[in-house]
Amino acid sequence: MFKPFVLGAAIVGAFALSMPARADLTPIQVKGGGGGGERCLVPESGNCAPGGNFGGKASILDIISADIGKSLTRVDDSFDQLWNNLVDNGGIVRARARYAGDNSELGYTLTDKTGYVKLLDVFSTNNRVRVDSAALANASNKDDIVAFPAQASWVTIKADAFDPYQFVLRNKTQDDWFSSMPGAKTFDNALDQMVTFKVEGSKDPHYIIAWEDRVITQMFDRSGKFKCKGADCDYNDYVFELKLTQPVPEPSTWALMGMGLAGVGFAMRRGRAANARRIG
Ligand SMILES: [Ca+2]
Ligand SMILES: [Ca+2]
Ligand SMILES: [Ca+2]
Repeated sequence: MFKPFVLGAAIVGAFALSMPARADLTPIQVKGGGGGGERCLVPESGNCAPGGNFGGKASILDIISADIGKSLTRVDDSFDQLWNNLVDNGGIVRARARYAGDNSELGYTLTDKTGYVKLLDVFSTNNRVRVDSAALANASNKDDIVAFPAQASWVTIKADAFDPYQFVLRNKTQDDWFSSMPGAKTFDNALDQMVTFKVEGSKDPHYIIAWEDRVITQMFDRSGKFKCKGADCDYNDYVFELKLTQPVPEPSTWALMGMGLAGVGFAMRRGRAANARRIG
């Protein structure tokens, strides 16, 4: 079953010296879009949010968790902004769920190169959770749960080893572009439009990632209370699955920190060498 927020708390605890003490968990409107007319991403009190069409029924993450046969835990949003892998072309993605009206596509952009690489178009049919399990797809009273269509196969992320990239959601209807890195230049929002969940117990790193596809203009009111404006913050507009083929990459803040420190060391060595030459 879905277990909220456990991993995030562990990560923050381990990095208390270098990271903010507060867990950075972008809030999710659990009622879902359309005043409850859409299946919610995360459960509330064990069920999809009450008061909507799916009140009392499983959330999207509950369904995906059952389909995979593994539990999911929330990833702290400090750690899902940049990604990489330890081998070339080591990441694959496929679409998992879609509860939105706008046309959109998923892609990525390498941070040290220009350009945007499209990975997945949205499914032609909206309002669906895709599963591999025939039992889930055929379950009664779950007519928005369908088997994966043939075109929903895995797609490779073409990135060299250690080459960090941002995920990008492009809302083609609204002409909006969102990055996994909030506030990234050339993208449309400073607020966090993407949330991440880790699949526990998988041999290789394995994640479920979910987007809000409309521009969020405000996430909190002045008192700090969650108050989503400009969008509905349901984060069920586009949900995809990511598998990496190496056992290391958490969302790659770690690798970047290591590269940054290595870079500083290299610069210091160069500086010392230059000084030595001048002195010599
Ligand atoms: Ca995020
Ligand atoms: Ca939405
Ligand atoms: Ca939605």
